[in-house]
Amino acid sequence: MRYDGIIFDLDGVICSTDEYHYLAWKKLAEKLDAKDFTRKDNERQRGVSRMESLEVVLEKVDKKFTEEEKAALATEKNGYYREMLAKMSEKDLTDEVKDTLDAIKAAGIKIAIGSSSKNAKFILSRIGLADYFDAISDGENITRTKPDPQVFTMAAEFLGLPPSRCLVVEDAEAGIRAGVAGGFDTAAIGSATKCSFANYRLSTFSDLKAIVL
Ligand code: B16
Ligand code: MG
Repeated sequence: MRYDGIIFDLDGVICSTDEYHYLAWKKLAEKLDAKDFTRKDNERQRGVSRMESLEVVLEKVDKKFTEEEKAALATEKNGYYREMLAKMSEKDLTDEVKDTLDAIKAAGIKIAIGSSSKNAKFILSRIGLADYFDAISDGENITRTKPDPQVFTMAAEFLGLPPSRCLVVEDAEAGIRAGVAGGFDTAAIGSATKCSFANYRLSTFSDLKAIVL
């Protein structure tokens, strides 16, 4: 087998919660009268922490905020985001993603989540994958977010595998950078496909089968 383990980012890879992040930040930006918060701005929020994502919005607001106020704004955005997550169900997991994951698992390859999100386990439970992965490394067990490799090195440790035997699948440039920094091979999907330094580019999730099976 080319890889013994695959580590999947969550938002924008397993499910389309990246869109909900965008909509929740947009709602906060509008409340703060931010100047023209766009999808291009949102690209810089992919994979990085909640507080770093907030700074992308605050760059567009003509006001200074204390650390306490910033924490309250991040909590407010998370509230909008959680409202959207609460409406998710197994229907938000596509057949293509589920069938591909099933085929990888059936081949005896270990699978893990490597997500910066503190909402990862909630999302997995909404889409019916609460107990599906062999390991979950997420915003709850890390001290540094992507592009730092910590979330992936911990996922590999949880799987009992060295990074050299694992492939990281990511939709964010910060995530591809994190994978490379950790000594992993990387597969880019969605907006990360513009990264020239990813080992593979996926046009669609099921392309993974030709790479790893
Ligand atoms: P939360 P991923 C990342 O998830 C998102 O891409 C990023 O936009 C977000 O700021 C980060 O999680 C933290 O998420 O606010 O839910 O804790 O792509 O690494 O799965
Ligand atoms: Mg992502």
